[in-house]
Amino acid sequence: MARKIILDCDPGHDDAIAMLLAHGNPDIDLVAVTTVVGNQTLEKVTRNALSVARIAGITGVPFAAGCPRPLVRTIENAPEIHGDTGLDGPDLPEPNIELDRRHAVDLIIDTVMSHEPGEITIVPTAGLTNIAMAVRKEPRIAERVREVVLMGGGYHEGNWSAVAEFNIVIDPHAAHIVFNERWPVTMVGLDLTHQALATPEVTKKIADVGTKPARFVLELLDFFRDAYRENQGFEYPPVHDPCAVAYVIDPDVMTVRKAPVDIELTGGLTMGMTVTDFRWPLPEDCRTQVAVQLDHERFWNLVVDALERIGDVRA
Ligand SMILES: [Ca+2]
Repeated sequence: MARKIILDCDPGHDDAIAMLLAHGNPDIDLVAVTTVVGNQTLEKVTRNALSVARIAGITGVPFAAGCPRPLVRTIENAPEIHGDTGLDGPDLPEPNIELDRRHAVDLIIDTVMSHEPGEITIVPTAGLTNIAMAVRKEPRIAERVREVVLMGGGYHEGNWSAVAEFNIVIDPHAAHIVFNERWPVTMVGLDLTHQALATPEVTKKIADVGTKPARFVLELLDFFRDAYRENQGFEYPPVHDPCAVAYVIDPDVMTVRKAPVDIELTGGLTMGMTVTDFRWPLPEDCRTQVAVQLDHERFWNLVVDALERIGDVRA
């Protein structure tokens, strides 16, 4: 049976590709999309999500806007990586679906509580503000959610500081809540996503799909490549967010390792670090695991396959 997921995102170039992968893969049932401040303002990333829905032909899925700022910290966006719109590069169409009237936090709670325990997986690819707020407002979701598979953090790598990753450090207090809840958490962090490079072989395969959504992905990757070359010294861009969706589709797309993970909230240099404890022995009650090694070809084949299945979408 297809896995039901809530995608909580801040599109964002790689979020857009995560949406396309979730929509196009037959083993995923995308039951809700929620947005949160992150790569750009809430207003911008929400509009981007709706525009991507039109490009992908996503209909009948509720989209809701969530928190406009982190719990404690002030807003920090990433225009260096995602541009002024949050999705610079392609021309975005006017959205043709309406936002759900509910706040994203309430849509998350309603969705989890209206399904059987163990049915819903939450896939956050942004700051964790909405997820933290949801589990504080309705603590019962912690036992009903099957698992949280998130893009964020890194046990040996940072990108927004020497040791912290953007999604975690923009709202470390929310991350602290999410990592310390009773649900299982898989951290698909930079150690893994820095292997998900959009190499020329990858872009060739996507170009060969030849559809409008595939061309949209190529335009996203063009902008993303230049942004990562100029700002982080990557030859080819790491495409983070779809890795979390890919793990839900096919756990064999990466290796994972169980280890306790907690979030640094007080360090002067290490705020937002996902401190991962690989010491022996592993605690029996450990509910967290970290992604280690990506099967690059298997991962990108999932993305290409999703684009082929989506086909050409009538705008
Ligand atoms: Ca994101």
